[in-house]
Amino acid sequence: MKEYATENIRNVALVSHSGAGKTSLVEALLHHTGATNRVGRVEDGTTVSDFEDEEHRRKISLSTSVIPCEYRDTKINFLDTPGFTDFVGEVKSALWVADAALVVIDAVSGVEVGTELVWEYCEERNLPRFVIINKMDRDNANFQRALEAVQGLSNARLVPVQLPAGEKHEFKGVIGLLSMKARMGKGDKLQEIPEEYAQAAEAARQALVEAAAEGEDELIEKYLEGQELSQDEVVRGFKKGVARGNIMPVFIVSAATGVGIDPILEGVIRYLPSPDDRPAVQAMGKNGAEELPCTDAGPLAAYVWKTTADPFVGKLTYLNVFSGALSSDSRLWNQTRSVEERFGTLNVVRGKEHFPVKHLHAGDIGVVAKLSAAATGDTFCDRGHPLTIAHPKYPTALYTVAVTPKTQADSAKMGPTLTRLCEEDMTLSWRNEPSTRQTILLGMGDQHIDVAIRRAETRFQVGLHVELPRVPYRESITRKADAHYRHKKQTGGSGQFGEVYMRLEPLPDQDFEFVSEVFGAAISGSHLPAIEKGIRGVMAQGVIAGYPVVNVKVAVTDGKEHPVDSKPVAFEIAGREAFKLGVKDAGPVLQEPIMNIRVTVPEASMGDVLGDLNTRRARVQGMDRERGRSIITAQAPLAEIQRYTIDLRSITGGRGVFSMDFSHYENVPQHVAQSVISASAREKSGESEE
Ligand SMILES: Nc1nc2c(ncn2[C@@H]2O[C@H](COP(=O)(O)OP(=O)(O)O)[C@@H](O)[C@H]2O)c(=O)[nH]1
Ligand SMILES: [Mg+2]
Repeated sequence: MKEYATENIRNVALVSHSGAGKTSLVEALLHHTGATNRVGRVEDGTTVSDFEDEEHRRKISLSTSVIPCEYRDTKINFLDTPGFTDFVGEVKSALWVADAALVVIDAVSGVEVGTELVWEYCEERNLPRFVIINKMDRDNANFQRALEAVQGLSNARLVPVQLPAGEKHEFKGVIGLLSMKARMGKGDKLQEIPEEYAQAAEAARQALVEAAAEGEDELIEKYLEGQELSQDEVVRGFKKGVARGNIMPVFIVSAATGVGIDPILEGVIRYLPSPDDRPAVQAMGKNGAEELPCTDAGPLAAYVWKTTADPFVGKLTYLNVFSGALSSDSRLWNQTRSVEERFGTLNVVRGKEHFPVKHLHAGDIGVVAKLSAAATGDTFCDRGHPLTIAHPKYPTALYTVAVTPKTQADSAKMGPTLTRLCEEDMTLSWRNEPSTRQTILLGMGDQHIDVAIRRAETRFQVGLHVELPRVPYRESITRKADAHYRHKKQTGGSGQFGEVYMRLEPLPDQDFEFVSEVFGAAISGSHLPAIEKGIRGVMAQGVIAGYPVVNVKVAVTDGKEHPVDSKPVAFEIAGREAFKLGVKDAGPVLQEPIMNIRVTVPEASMGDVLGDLNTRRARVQGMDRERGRSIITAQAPLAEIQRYTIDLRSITGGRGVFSMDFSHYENVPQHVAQSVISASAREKSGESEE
């Protein structure tokens, strides 16, 4: 594949609800532009875009692939994103480097939750976009209904640039309203509009011309004065409207039959911006924000939007050159990690195929193999002109598992492997949870986690078990209590003696405070650290159920010491035991994490979702209606919603989405606390029997 200059590049993300036909559409586009000589099928695992084994196995896209189509001296880098909501991180990343988007709609199902989600992401980025109504060949395909549903998403004006010539199995061509010509069948040949569509086409063109006129002051004046706009003027106004996001052209296609493919390519080239034609991207420089000119002559800023670890090629780093140009065999400064990295051969890719290039020009997307430090979100630049490009804000994790190694050998490799997987994917993270002593892997859903675990196995040969994580409960107290313990061991050998009086108090805003109120010289100050150490030991271990103790103030009020036998260990034990007694006496409680959730579901599912939330100890805080969907905001204990992504899917038939973040800790109701405490006791006795 040859090198393309900035103005001959388009970076266009395909986004939609899962299954609307993005991958199939890309396949048709490749075939139409002569890049392939047969059209692959998702079902057969033969598409260029879904090339991973895991994608073949599941028959859905799991990650974004870069699929350039070369057409009329332009290279369109299509970014085929996954639609399944577990993989929204991939969509976010792709939209970060795309200059425009194609929102694909299934002509039968219309707008679905996934459509709304990606639409919102496009809005956040203010991306110019086309609406592509696909599957026009299907039974029950309905262009008008789908169009109306999409119009409900947006204040922008959706302007059909085509009318379908036939629907369902009769869908045999498209009538172009800009060209006022028809394209029948798969070909790109223009012909006169068949008589039967002429009138409808005239009427529909009026809407298009009006929208185009609004793209430019001069044109709207002319239009309102009743003058006819020339074809050039219509095109000019239309292009401006699209670039500003006021007009969203609507195309009609069947990826399966290949009808309507050519106009999409034409449209992208004509109406969607090249990288130097979109609003300048900002980067952080030495002296604040800088606008990046998207030209080869600009300061170098190449952003890592994706990394993969491939068992054969090693690590692959996907870059978008926001400014400047990259050359093969060079050294570049990774500003994010403060290291210089050696770039070998630059490549452009088409799915898994690599094509070496000497240069990547401003605005292009390419891949380098075997960079050692680079991770997703990093910026490369000239060391003398440091620049950092921000990464997108990714949604917070919705699904968490505890992972354990399958074997001893897996155990050593577990941490590094999880780190590498998380480096690839900003919506995946891991940590050790001290309160439950588990290794926790967090992601967007069960499928997302499942894919990560399989990758650990197939790419890194590390076997991992997953289980539902324990809830990170905490223990605390609800009232003041006094406690006292005397530790005495003075028979035979060297003796131990320490005696401590203390007062415990709830301390709402702080984890722990330790003070001495010892009067006179009852115990010397040098014993206080030992007492504190004893207490801290218990705080980490827990008293009633094995969870960390928090929000406690301890005041040592009195004590007694022995001139010889009062060693640190004696006071450590006395402090520990006194504290345990104190906690038991101070109205101990379990606290649990409470999460804020926001659930978006079709109105029809509202009752079921609310009923289900009731059984989860959730407190509904608000109900809203937005574009025909119900939005429920609520607070719910983490313990009850650890598997909510799976449950919500089954309650709504996959038509519900939610987001979640941590709110606060709250006391666990008595009956629930009891079962947590007995579970922990059972476990303890189990452990001691072993
Ligand atoms: N009838 C029909 N089926 C299609 C069309 N486009 C895609 N499909 C089918 O819809 C399913 C999902 O397509 P896919 O390309 O994987 O959707 P994606 O999730 O958006 O990438 C597959 O079974 C495709 O064969 C179309 O235009 N017509
Ligand atoms: Mg796909």
